[in-house]
Amino acid sequence: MGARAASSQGLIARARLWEPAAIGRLLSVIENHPERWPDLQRQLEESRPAGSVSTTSRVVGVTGPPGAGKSTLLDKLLENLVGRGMRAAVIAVDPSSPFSGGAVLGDRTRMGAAAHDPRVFIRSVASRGAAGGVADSTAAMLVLLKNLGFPVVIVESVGAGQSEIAIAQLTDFRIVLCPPGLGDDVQALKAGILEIADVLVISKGDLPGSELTEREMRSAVGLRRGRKPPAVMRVSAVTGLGVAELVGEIIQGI
Ligand SMILES: Nc1nc2c(ncn2[C@@H]2O[C@H](COP(=O)(O)OP(=O)(O)OP(=O)(O)O)[C@@H](O)[C@H]2O)c(=O)[nH]1
Ligand SMILES: [Mg+2]
Repeated sequence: MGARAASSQGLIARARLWEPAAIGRLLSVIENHPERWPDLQRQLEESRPAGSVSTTSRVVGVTGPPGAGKSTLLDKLLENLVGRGMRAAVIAVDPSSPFSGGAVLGDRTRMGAAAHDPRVFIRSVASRGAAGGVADSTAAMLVLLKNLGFPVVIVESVGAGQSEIAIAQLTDFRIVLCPPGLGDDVQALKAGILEIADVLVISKGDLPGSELTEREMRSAVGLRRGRKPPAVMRVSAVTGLGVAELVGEIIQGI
């Protein structure tokens, strides 16, 4: 066995013990050396302890326009999940920051207590350039985190453009946030990302105008053709309205 294979086996063993530094290093290998992923994936499969990995882990996409309240809501979802005794891993795809420092710290600093709970693993990924590249490395990261046995793996991404639709396609369950007061941007939301939603969350449900947005979206989703319309839920990260119900939807069947 080469030195590199031995070192990744060591990392995998430590990652299976939920050691954050080891998980982080494996994710860095995927991000910076995508050519090593096939080997890494094979090692993961070979070292998978029998019966220990949940076969029903769920990959959840949280998406919506910039500032919709994704990170704040995610913190509440994580708090609720760990309160139920569940581990969770988060990949936050941050397209806005060209500085890796911003991407690494940006989302976590906006999250509260749950981001520091030892049962929660969070990694930010700067999407920088190529859309396909982000989707490819994100796909590999999700496979890794599922394989490590996280029952819930969440991807936060901004719902604008092709890379987000590509990321959405990697998920089992998709939550699209729509904050009140989007105005004409609602049209764009309806035309694009809304098509993929399993649950449409009217975020910032404590704000005036959110009930109107909820009514508008309820009538809009009924028009979606081909698939069952998404559930519409008004949720507030501030008051906690709807948070437990949303988590109930996420973990249904796990
Ligand atoms: N009133 C109210 N404000 C909220 C709520 N959730 C988030 N906010 C505020 O909305 C702003 C944006 O929240 P974020 O959670 O950073 O939104 P985001 O969608 O992650 O933003 P980006 O990652 O930059 O796209 C912050 O100022 C939050 O405090 C909520 O439930 N109610
Ligand atoms: Mg965010």
